[in-house]
This record gives sequence, structure tokens and C-alpha cells, in this order.
Amino acid sequence: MARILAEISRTFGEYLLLPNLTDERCTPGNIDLSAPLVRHRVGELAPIRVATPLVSAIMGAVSSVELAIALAQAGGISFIHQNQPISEQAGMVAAVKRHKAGFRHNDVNIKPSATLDEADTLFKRTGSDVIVVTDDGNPSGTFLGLITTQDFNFIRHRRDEVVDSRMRTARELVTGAEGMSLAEANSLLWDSRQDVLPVVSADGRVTALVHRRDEALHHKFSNETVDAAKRFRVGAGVNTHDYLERIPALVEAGADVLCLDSSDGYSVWQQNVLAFVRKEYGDAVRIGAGNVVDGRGFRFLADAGADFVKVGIGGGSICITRDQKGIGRGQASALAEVVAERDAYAEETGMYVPLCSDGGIIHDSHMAIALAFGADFLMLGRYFARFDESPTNKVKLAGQVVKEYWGEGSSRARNVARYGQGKDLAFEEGVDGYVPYAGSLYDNVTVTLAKLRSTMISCGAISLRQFHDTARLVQVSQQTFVQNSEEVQRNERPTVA
Ligand code: RVP
Repeated sequence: MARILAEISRTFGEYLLLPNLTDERCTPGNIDLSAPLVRHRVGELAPIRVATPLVSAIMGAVSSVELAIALAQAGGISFIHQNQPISEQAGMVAAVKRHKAGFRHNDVNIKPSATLDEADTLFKRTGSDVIVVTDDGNPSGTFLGLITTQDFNFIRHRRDEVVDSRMRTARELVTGAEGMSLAEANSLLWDSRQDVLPVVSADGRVTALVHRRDEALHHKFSNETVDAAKRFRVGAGVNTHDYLERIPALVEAGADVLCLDSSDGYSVWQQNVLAFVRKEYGDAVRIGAGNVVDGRGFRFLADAGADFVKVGIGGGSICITRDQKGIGRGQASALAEVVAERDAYAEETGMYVPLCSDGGIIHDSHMAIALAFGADFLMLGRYFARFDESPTNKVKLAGQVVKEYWGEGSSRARNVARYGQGKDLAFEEGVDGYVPYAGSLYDNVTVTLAKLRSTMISCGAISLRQFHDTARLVQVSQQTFVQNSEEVQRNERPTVA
């Protein structure tokens, strides 16, 4: 006979935190939000950590190259999705890795003979606000000047005018020399009053760009997620089908951490992939696995060698797996059980395997609840999909500016490798919809982190570890829950297309 567990499946909106004593240490500047990303021995520091415990979902509608750079700058990390040809995914990973904190790679180039219309198209396609003009329009060409979004507009200038007529020439610009330090580059930026400093090699090529706004961001977030060479870190999703080819290509492209992308990770297929990674690469390649919703699933993947385990089935804002298959668990209940298993596992084996709570964050307050429950870091789709840096279109819908956001199990994404339904998606497990547009990642993450710090201050915790250990949560009444969910349905869930 099937077993019926005694507990009720509960979600984040059903809990509130109680304040603990706030003492002198509890100031915003003292709050440490850093978290381990991968397994490590208890008492030691994880080899990969994040200063901001937020990671972007392994989704085509979320994690673009631009978002990965912006999130790494803000101290988190992105996972580039695997529902695309291996070469394209590896190309996206390599594009993120070309950027160093402070020194941005020269990616966006144009010829002086190109038209302003072509420059405008390039600005829109890349999201960049500065283009390097070179003799042949390639990064390896000779540097001739810069053209920015401030240099022309189509009220004053004709679309067929050439870039040459509006660019600031190399001779007019202050430039830096290859090999200079970031501090020297930033001083030059201030002295020159330029917004961008091209760093030029002895043979006249632009090897990097230093942006004035990056210095300000560095002071705001202070801990970018970078590797030993100061390149931004980036993650990548993998699947249990083509991993023999995909994993080596992603490793070659420079992916810092991989993650198995599946709605149900409690499978021998994931065990096989983890065994492959350990056999081929030992600990040199880091890989998370999931998703699971109970202690058994966690232990299975931890024993199989997962570097972190992702928790959550059916809680994603665009997810309809629970309706379609009757599988899932309230995210709070799932976390509570898996956290207890993680801690027991650490006690027994001396190995700490971090947990990622994936999906179901609707309000910023849910992030605090998820972390209080014991999650090490959080994976978010809807949250990041709302920002400028996500790859989807911004559209106006009933007077409101929204961005497209679709699930990997929707017929738009058809992420067959994620859902284990066979060769094609026989039925959808996700919807295709819209989320309210919210502006830039930096502005939003700044506010979100301020709220999180403020919650931790009220709860008397200055680190996430302390927060896990000392948070006290209560369940709210049924009535509050009904009101919350009505409000969420009205305002916050993606609008289905
Ligand atoms: P959310 O942040 O609530 O939008 O949830 C994002 C998560 O939802 C993803 O990280 C993934 O685990 C899950 N997902 C993605 N697509 C689908 C689907 O189509 N059902 N679900």
C-alpha cells in the first residue's frame, strides 16, 4: 500500500520569521551574505563561494551572457541553459569568461564606413552602449575610435551617415597601455573625464575597455564572483543524454561549475553523469545535481558525488508539473527535510554538500524565509527574467511594460532533455507568459540585498550560517495564506500568454 506522510506540504508564504535580539554587531556593513557553492570538508572553506547567495536559473528566458556578467559583478553566478546546441552553449560560456572584473573584453566592433543605422542595430543587439571602431570592424583590427549611444540620434542625424562622421577618434581620446593596473586605469578615467578607457596594445589593438560605472559597482558590491585570473565565473547546465560531448566542451570553454538540469534528479541517469565527471576530472570539475524534494533524493546524489544539490519540484512560477503529473512538494517542506539530511550527512561524513533552493520565490521576503530554512543559495527564474539583462523581449501589455518569460517545459522551449518524457514533449510542464519589467539587475539586487540584510539584523544574525542556526519561524493562519495567495495571483505570477 502507498505510504501517506503525516505532514502537510508547505510553501514559503506560510511562514514568518520572529525577531531575535539585535546586538551591536548587527549593522548592514557587518552582514556577510557569502555562501559555499560546492562541497567541502566541514570546517574548511568551499573552493567556490559566492558573496551574494543568488544564482540565475538554467533557462533560455533568463540566463544570457549579459545577465551572467551583471550577476557575477553583483556577487552571484548564472547558469547558461543546455537546451541548445553544444557549440552555442559553449560559445556563451566562453563569452562570459572573456570578461575580467574591471577590464571588459572588446567584443563589440564596427568599421568607420558602417552607417549610423548599423551602429544603432549593433547597440540594440548587444545591449552595449559603446562600440569600438576598428579599421576592419573586428576586435583584432587597428583602433580608430569609439562611438557611443550619446554620439548621435535620429532626430539630428541621418541613418545613412557613416560612423566616421560621429565617432570620437583615437587621437581625441585618452587611452591606457596594455599591462596597466586597474587602479591606474581608473585614475586615467577620472583624469580624462571619459566614461570609457580603451586599453591599447603596442600594435594598436584594443585589448580591453575599462568603464567608469564598473568602478562604482565594485564599490557597491565589492565581491565580484571571479576566478583566480579575475575572469567572471559562470555556470552551465548539462543533461543526462549528451553529457559525453557536452561536458568536455563546456569545460574547454571555461565553465566554472556545471549543474544537471532536470525536474527530477533522483535517478540512476544522474548518478551515471556524476560518476563520469569524477572518473574523468576528479575534483577539477564541479557539478551540482537535482532536483530533489526529500532526504533520500539528497543522500543518493550526495553519495554519487554531487557538488551541490538542488531542491524543488513543481514550485517554479511557470511550472505546471504538479497539475500535469501530480508530483512535487511545497518548497518549505522540501527544504526542511533536505536541510536536516544535509546536516546529518555533514556530521556523518565530514562533508558539507550545499543546498540550492530552486524556484517559488515570489516576494523578496521568501528569499529570507528560504535562507532561514537552511538553503545555502537560491536559484531564481522569474526574479531575473524581469531585468534588462535577461534575453527576452520587452513588450507593452494592457498598458504595462512586461518581459517574456517561459518555462523550459513549455512548448516554446521544448526542453526535452530536462523532462524525461522520451524523444519529444507529449505534454507541457510549463507555461509561456510575461513578468512585470523591473529595470536593471544592479538596481533590483541592491534593494533585495538591503531587505535581506535588514531581515537578518532583526533576527540577530550576521552570517548565513548563523541565520540557519538561530532563525525562528512560525506558521501563519489559513486566512493570511488565502489573502497572500490571492494577492500573488493578482500581481506577481507571470501572466500567461
Ligand atoms: P521561478 O524562480 O519561480 O520562476 O522558478 C524557476 C525554476 O522553475 C527553474 O530554476 C526550474 O527549476 C523550474 N522550471 C523551469 N522551467 C519549468 C517548467 O517549464 N516547468 N520549471
